[in-house]
Amino acid sequence: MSKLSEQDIEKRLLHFPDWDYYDNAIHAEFEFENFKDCFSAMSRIAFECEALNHHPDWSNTYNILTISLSTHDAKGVTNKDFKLAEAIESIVEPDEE
Ligand code: H2B
Repeated sequence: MSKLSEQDIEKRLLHFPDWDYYDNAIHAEFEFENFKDCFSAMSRIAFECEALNHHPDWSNTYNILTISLSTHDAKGVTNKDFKLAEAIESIVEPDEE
C-alpha cells in the first residue's frame, strides 16, 4: 500500500471534517457522554481494526478518545487509514450522513 501525497490527503480530508493531517498521520479527537460510552465505542472500533487488520495509535482519558492513523509500513497515510477512519466515523457518529 503506497503512501498518499499531502495533496491527496488534504483532498480526501474534505470528507472527514473531524480529522486533521500532520506529522505523517491523520488525527481526530472524540468526546463522549462518559467513560462507559467512550470505552464501548473503543471496543467496537477494536473489532473493526481486527477485521481490517489495521490498528490505530490511540489514547483515552475518561470521556475523550484521541486517535492517530498512519500506515507504519508506508511511513505515512494510505487508503487503509481512510478506510479505518470511515469505519470509526460510522461507529462514533452514527447519526451523520
Ligand atoms: N496498523 C497500522 N496502523 N499500520 C500498519 O502498518 C499495520 C497495522 N501493519 N496493523 C499490520 C498490522 C501488520 O503489522 C500485520 C503483520 O499485517
